Amino acid sequence: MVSHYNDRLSGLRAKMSEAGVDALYVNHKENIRYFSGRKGDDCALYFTQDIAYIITDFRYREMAMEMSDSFEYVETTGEYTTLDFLKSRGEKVLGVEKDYLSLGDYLSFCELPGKEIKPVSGLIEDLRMIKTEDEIEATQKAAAIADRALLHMLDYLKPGISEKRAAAELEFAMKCEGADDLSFDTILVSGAGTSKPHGVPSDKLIEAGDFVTMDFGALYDGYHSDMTRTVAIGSASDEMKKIYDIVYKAQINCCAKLKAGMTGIEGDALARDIIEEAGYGEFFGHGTGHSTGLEIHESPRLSRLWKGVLQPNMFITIEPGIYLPGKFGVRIEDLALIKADGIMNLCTSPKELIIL
Ligand SMILES: [Mn+2]
Repeated sequence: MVSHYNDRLSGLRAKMSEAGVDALYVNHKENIRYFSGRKGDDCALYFTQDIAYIITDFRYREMAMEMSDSFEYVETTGEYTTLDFLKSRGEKVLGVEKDYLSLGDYLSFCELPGKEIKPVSGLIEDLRMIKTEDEIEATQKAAAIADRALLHMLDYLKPGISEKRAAAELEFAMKCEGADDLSFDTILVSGAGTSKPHGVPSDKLIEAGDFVTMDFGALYDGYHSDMTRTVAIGSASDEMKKIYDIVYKAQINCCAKLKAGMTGIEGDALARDIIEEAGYGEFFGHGTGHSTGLEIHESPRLSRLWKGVLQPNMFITIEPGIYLPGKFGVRIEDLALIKADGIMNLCTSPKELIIL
């Protein structure tokens, strides 16, 4: 059984009542994983106030049977489909995941006689925002792997290496340090390429006088880390130093003052105000942070749009940046755990400007 399964289940059932659904059909992989501990391929979950089912096929029968303390098993075949199972159930209002159910499935669910199909959003995602000890521990391990890989890169980076080669080195280092996989496609860009917040590593060779931005993370036991460092190669111009310093001050101000009880808007402002006051607000076009967990981007967020309140044991990234098109960009990102009176920073890598 997944740790905290019963807490998660009772939390979900309360959310289902609030949302006015008698049953909830879950097909989003990470939401399935949250309750099953398994990857969630080719299966679905069906929750009511009394019972929980896992719906899958013969290939996963044994795996599903091992979860018999958490789920009743429903096996679909060529003759007995998910629709047949849903038809057999008495629940009238069936919640479906608005953000994840395919339009095709939605349309066929709507044909089920005597049922009201109700698209809902965020029921499980809301529960996932607050992390339990085991989730925190897995994320700490993922973040530590990324920190060690960064140290390796500080030795490795030099002029003449292509962005693709350097990205491969960073990914290899994370695997060697114990990552199950990458958190997401590594961003490793240099020179003018750093002005694109989500640039893709290219054949460009890293040159003296370049900034190199590395945005990367490790996956450990299902949990994602995320960090970014921008370093200079050989030297940095006065303008590069100036921009770096503004982003650095914005980042450390947010790290120093962020705590539970703030809204996402207030947290965002801790970094954004400094960048705006320096006159570069228009070059910081993304939110200051997001949470991580079973997915790389989760709520809560630090942004001008996220009105929710930060609570203890939520993760949040703190990643302000300034991007000057055609010139260069700087982003510094840590991953932190929200505490009642501050944050616990999971990233220990240095943040002051490093000139390699
Ligand atoms: Mn991030």
